[in-house]
Amino acid sequence: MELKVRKEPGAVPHTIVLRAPDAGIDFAMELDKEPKTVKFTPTKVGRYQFFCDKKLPFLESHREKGMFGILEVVAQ
Ligand SMILES: [Cu+2]
Repeated sequence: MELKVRKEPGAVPHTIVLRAPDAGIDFAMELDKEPKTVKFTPTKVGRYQFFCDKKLPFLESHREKGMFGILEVVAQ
């Protein structure tokens, strides 16, 4: 399947990361305001969390600030 991902315009960098190699889903990329495409072939039904892995020293990570979501694979 394909996901189109982008971030809101602005100087703050963001990423999207999903590490579930057992389920055929394993990607990490910098986001841009122009959409990028992520391609993968899920092999397992389930709920997988994706998140932004940016973090500045002494501050909450972006993930802790709520930059995460769930990709739900319902059928192959
Ligand atoms: Cu972020």
